[in-house]
Amino acid sequence: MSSYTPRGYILHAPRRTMGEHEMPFMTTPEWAVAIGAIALIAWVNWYFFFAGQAPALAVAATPGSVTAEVVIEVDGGYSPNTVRVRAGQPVRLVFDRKDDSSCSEEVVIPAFNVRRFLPTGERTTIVVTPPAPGRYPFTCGMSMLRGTIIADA
Ligand SMILES: [Cu+2]
Repeated sequence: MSSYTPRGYILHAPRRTMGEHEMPFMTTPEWAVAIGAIALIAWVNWYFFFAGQAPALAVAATPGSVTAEVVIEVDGGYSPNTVRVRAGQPVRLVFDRKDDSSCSEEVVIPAFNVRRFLPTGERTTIVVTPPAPGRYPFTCGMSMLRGTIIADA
C-alpha cells in the first residue's frame, strides 16, 4: 500500500527488478574472478622478473677439501644460478635435471669446452677447474638459461 505513495515509491525504487540494461557493473563472482586474475598476473610478473633474478648463491669451496661439490637444480632455470669456487681447485657441478623442457636438455660451459646432455630425472656431474679468478658462465644449449661460476683467488 505504501508503495503507491510517492514516498513509498522512492523507498522501493532501488529494489525493483533489474532489466537487461540495468545490470550492475560486476556481480560478486565476477569480482572474485577479476581479483584472482589480477593476483595471478602479479604473481607471474613477480616470478619472472624478480624471483628469477634473486641472487641464488652456492659456495662450493670448503677449506681443505680437494674437490668441492655443488648440486645445481635444473628446472626452467638453474638453482643456484651462481656458484662460488676457488680458482685452481676442481669443482664438481652436479646438474640435477627436474624438468623435461627441451630448453634445458643441454648445459654448455664455453670456457671449459663443455657441452653435455642432461637426462631428465638424473644427476649429471661435470668437473671443472677454473684456472684463474674470474667469472665463467654456463648456459643451456640456446643460451637462454644462465648461470655463473665465480672463481675467487
Ligand atoms: Cu634453452
